Amino acid sequence: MNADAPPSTNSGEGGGSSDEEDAAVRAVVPENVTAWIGATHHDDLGDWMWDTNLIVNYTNWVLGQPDNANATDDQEDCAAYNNTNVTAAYNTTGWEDYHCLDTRPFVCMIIQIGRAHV
Ligand SMILES: [Ca+2]
Repeated sequence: MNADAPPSTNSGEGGGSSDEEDAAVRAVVPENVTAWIGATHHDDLGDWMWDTNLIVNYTNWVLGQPDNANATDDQEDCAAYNNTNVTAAYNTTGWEDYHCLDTRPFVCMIIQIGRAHV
């Protein structure tokens, strides 16, 4: 684990790799909570990777994300699931990039004999 990495998930794919898995993640992240999902941005690779070093192929970014909002220090390199609905018109439920040193709960996926459980 590098200094930029958030607390690790078990499988490294806490955010899910399909609509079905992503819905399962949403189901375990309490309302108004944002939780790490185990994906980090790698500038050298120009891509998002799971903790297992697999490239993130499925995404559920909130509109406008990832935005690396702290671009001055280039630190929004960790993905989290934001289960917050600010207004009906601006649904923020989904993935956002945040500063990797933020303290947040995290989603952990457990693989059980060929089946994935969040
Ligand atoms: Ca962001």
